[in-house]
Order: sequence, then C-alpha cells, then structure tokens
Amino acid sequence: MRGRVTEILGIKYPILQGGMAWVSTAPLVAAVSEAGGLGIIGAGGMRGEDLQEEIRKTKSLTNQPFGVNLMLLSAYVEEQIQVIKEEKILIVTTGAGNPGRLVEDLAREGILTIPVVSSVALARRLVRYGIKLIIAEGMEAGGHIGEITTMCLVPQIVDAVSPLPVIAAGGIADGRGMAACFALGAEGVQMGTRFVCTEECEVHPLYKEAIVKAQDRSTVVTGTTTGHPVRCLRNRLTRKFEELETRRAPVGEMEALGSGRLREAVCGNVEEGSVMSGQIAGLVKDIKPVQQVIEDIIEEFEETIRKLSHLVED
Ligand code: TUI
Repeated sequence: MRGRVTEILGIKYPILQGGMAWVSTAPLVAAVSEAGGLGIIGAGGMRGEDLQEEIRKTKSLTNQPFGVNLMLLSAYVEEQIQVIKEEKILIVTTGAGNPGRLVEDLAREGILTIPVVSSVALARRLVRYGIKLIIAEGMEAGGHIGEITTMCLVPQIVDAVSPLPVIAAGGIADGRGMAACFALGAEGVQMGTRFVCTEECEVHPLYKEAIVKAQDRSTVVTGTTTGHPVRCLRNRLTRKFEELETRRAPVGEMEALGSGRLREAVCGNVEEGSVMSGQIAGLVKDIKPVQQVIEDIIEEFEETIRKLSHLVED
C-alpha cells in the first residue's frame, strides 16, 4: 500500500503494533515488522540493560524497521533513551506524557519521535517541536487512556496538525475499523489488543484467553480518581479498585494496589493482575499468527473501501 505513513517509516502496510510494556517483546515486534507492519518494543518500566537485550534480540529476528515505545512516567526513561541512541533505533513512540524537547533531542540523532496523544491541545503543542507524524489514541484503547473517543479525536487532530499525517489508535482490530479511521482522515492505524492475541505474543495463554472470551462490556476504567485512568478487563482486581474508589480511599492506597499488576497479569494471574485491554476485545475471537492478522486486515480494509465506493456514482 502506498501512502505517506509507509513511505516515512519504510514499511509495506500502514499498520503499527502499539508498544505495550511486558507484552510487546522481541518475538511479537519482529513478527509484525516481518509481516510488513511496524513492530514496537514496549520499554515500559524496563531498566536500560534489559531494553538493550530486547532490542538486540529483535535485531537478531528481523532486518526490517522496528521502533521502541517510551512510557514517559517510567523512572528509567533517561537510561532507556541512552540505549536507544547507542543501538541506533530510528523510530520512537511516546505515551503517557508530553515528550516536548525530547522530540528535538532525538531528531539531532536522526531519530523520528511519534508521540501518542489523547487531546488536541497536546497535538498542537507538539507540532511546534517539529514532529513529522502523530498517533491519535481514543479512550477505547487499553491501558492508560485519555477522555475522547477515537471517532471524535481523530478528525479533530487531523485538522489541528494538518498537513501532518495522523495514525489512529484505540478501538481498531479489523479492516472495517481501519477503513473507518481512514474515512476520518487517518493515514495509518495502531493496534494493541489485536496483536496480544497472536501466536507470537509472549504473554501467558490465560491473558490471551481472557481477551478472546471478552464481550463488548468486559472492560472497565479504574484510576479515574487518581488521575491515571487505566482500561483493563473486569476481574477481582478491578472490583477491589471500585471498592476503594467508592469509599474515596487515599491515592497512595490505590497506587499501592496497582503497582506491578500488569506484569502479574502477563505472567498468568488474570484475576489479581491488571489485564490491560481495549474495548475492541469483544471483536477479537481467535489467536492467529501475526502475518495472518495483518493479511486479513488489509484484505478486509480493501474490500470495505471497494464496497463503499459503490455508494457514489462516477
Ligand atoms: O500510554 C499509553 N498506554 C499505557 S501507559 C501504561 S503504564 C501506566 N500504568 C498505570 C498508570 C499510568 C501508566 C499503560 N498503558 N497510551 C498512550 C497514551 N498516552 N494514552 C494517553 C496518553 C497521554 C496522556 C497524557 C499522552 C500525553 C498526555 O499528556 C499529558 C500532558 O502533559 O499534556
């Protein structure tokens, strides 16, 4: 597929795999890049040396471009950036904060920063730092989220950053969703939940199973009162969170309950862990090889566009 996103990133299809801490590790990242998308390592709360190992592992599995996602709330961002520079990573996405000057700092080393944003205000501010691409993530997404839906956010960001190309994220798991985002003005999509349910993703099988079993109303947002809203699948942990929120427990108590929970879920404790997932989990019904996921999405995307084109007379 031709387009600005594929051209800028040097990939075949404008499909990015969201950088997910503890979830998007070398085998998934390399598989996505090998299949023509952009795989992205989730640096999350990794120490620099662990990130370096993950990068080297990914390099051993693919010669295609791949990226690293920085979770800006992490205590180890500085050492992660050092490693990214040393390893000559060329594409970085950021989440959970404003990358600001980091965009310029990384550009000096030839690194392209693609910020993930959940508001128009931040998108506008980042244009001034010289970004070339941006990811607009709606609140349907899994993990840490903003307040605006993909449907409302994407066209507003497209207009706010015009003429820059926008990648849509949050609530996409098939070719229809991809086509819908392109109708809103996006030129690429990023998916997380769909890529969790792949053979190559290293999370515990129970994590994948929980997503496959999920329905439309299976996710909840906790942490709204602490200022860090996180979407995950409803389980024993989210019920505990709800209980704390109802009795207006101190923020410290809530943060203590949440700490390290994603890693626990990734290791298979899907009742006491934080099973981060997007609302689109209800649409994900199988675990497939990455290549199959990407091929099916592209085929359905093209089919959808063809069907829609019959609505207009030539
Ligand atoms: O970052 C994500 N998803 C994440 S991060 C994460 S780890 C975490 N766990 C608990 C609490 C907080 C983080 C799990 N999932 N997606 C990208 C994203 N970025 N969504 C929303 C944002 C965002 C929010 C605020 C981006 C910028 C921002 O800026 C605030 C500001 O300074 O203007």
